[in-house]
Amino acid sequence: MTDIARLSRLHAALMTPYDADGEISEPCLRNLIAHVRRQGIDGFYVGGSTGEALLQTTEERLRVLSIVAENAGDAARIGQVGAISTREAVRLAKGCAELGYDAVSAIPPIYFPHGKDAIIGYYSDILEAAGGLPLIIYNIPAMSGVTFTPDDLRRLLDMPNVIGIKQTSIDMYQMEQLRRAFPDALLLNGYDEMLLAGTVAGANGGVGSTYNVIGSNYVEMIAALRRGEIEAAQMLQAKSNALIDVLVEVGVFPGLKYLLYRLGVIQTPVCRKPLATLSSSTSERLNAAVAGLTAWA
Ligand code: MN9
Repeated sequence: MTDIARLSRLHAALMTPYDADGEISEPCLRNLIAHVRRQGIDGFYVGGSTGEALLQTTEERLRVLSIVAENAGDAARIGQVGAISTREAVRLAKGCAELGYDAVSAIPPIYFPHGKDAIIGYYSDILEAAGGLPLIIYNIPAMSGVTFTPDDLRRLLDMPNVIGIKQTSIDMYQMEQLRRAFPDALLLNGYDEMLLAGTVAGANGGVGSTYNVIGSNYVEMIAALRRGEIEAAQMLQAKSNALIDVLVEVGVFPGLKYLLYRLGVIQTPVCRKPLATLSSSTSERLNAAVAGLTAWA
């Protein structure tokens, strides 16, 4: 199977559970991996925004990558290695190669307003360190502050081993334009609330934070779409979005952690500061959602 065929699926943007002291909890991470797989999700996107990777040290990020490598069975694994410094991104890319990841992915270098040539240089250093693994560009202008023009994306996709883009934007015109410009590329839809629209516009897979909790809903939705049952697919998207509306209100990552905690998958709802940690007193609407979720399962 080509890399693109293997990676054209739904990948959970895996969360990182912590213990009460705020250290990475390996037992909870293993539980979460099993929970995600039980829902029919067979791909993991490790160390992204949802994994709180940018709030972790490089050693911690390598540890999470390695726990997933050991516990994900035959699921696909993509390691997000982007960092503010090329040096750290390169260490992480080497780690993914050693751990047998299927691919690496990377946000552009953040904070400093680098020119496009410096950004291309950063990606080529990552490619070199990744020892032949394919690379998926992580396009998330709203959070990275870097906007790639169509020409920038073409330059990136022309680099050997750059196989696609994780496209985190609600602009569906752009998704369609990408598909038209790069008919053979891997295009992973990045906003769960738009997975149905993104797939129709040309994405051949998705990466999502809410797949950690309601993954089976998206599996069913894509299956309905493939069968041509558009109304059923729309209803499933609407069901997800009713929960996402609440999550956006309380904070997506703290909200998802809280749900996993209430479902008994992880031991604490702790997120790393400055992210908030939710408790039952801070989230009445989420408590109502928990009851609904147990009914979904
Ligand atoms: O990786 C996630 N992206 C971000 C995917 O959080 C930036 C999404 O799954 C969102 O969390 C989700 C809610 O907006 O679509």
